[in-house]
Amino acid sequence: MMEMTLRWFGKGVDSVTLEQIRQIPGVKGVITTLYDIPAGEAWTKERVQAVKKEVEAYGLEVSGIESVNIHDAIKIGSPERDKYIENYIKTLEVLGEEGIQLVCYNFMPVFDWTRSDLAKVREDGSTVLSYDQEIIDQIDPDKMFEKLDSKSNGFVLPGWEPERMSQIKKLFEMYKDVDEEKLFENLKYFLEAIMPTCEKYGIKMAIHPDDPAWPVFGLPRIMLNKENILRLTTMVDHPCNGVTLCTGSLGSNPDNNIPDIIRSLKGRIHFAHVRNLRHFSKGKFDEAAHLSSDGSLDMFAIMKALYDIEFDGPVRPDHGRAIWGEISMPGYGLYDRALGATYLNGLWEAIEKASR
Ligand code: DNO
Repeated sequence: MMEMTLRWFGKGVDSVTLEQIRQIPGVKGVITTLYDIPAGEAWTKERVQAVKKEVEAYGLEVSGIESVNIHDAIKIGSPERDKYIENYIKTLEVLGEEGIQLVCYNFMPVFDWTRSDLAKVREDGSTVLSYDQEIIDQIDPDKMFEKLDSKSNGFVLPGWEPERMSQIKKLFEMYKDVDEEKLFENLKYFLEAIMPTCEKYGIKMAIHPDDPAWPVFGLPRIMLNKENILRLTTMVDHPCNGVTLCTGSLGSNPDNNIPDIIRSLKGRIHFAHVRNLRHFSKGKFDEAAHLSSDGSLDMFAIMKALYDIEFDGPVRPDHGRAIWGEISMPGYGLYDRALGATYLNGLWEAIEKASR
């Protein structure tokens, strides 16, 4: 049985409260993080216990962490990586001891998810995140952070921490010898180092696909398609080495057949981000409401594929539109994600009952 969850960035960071989340029908858990801890630092037991206690006080559980971010030294493969891997292992131990067994992370160089617009206005007055490669091609990567930050409603965007972004030039320089093969190699090194700890605590590592699913700003990206994801699962062939099946990220490239990718990953999808988007042409898309008919993805086929492979991990609705005047971190308001959760739960119930 899959478990419906909602991403929650933590008190004081998120505009959405645990009280609101617990009132969404069928949502039993949150996916959270310690937003203020920089990538590379080990998490402490006290902090993890505190957030667990806070969430549990609302009758919810911590269903997983998104994200424990990976320090650039690990992605680059520089000599300090072992120290940062050691810290990562310490974090996993703390999480494991607290019974948290799902960790989402990504392996994208420099930038996490990327958009050209965080609030594109649709005919009905709602706004969505959108991507247009032609616009991105005209932006100096140095300016990318300011561009997004100015439209973030005052929130720190996940993966776009100002401390890191102030060093963009240095970061690009550090990645200059890293190509796709090197990135795969460094990912393998990292995963092999952490697998014994994951196995000990039953922690499932769930890599997030690159968003959008192609290289941006000349930086290599590898978690793009079925072939590369299968390469990841076979190169470290351990059940704890799995993926976050993010339909919006993989779906940014219309060549990715998502139900087919899901079916090829039975047992290795540990977490699912389910959302829709609207394709216009290659390299140009808008995010959409979750409903199939609002975008280009067949949400029924996606949920059916998850059901058929007996997926039983957490699912979360993903980026929503900004509607009903809500001000939130772009993509992460309450209203449209709550509608998404309800819709996905409805699809699941129908699929389940029709399969009996
Ligand atoms: C954006 C998110 C990403 C994701 C990370 C996972 O909205 O999907 O920031 O959480 O890439 O590490």
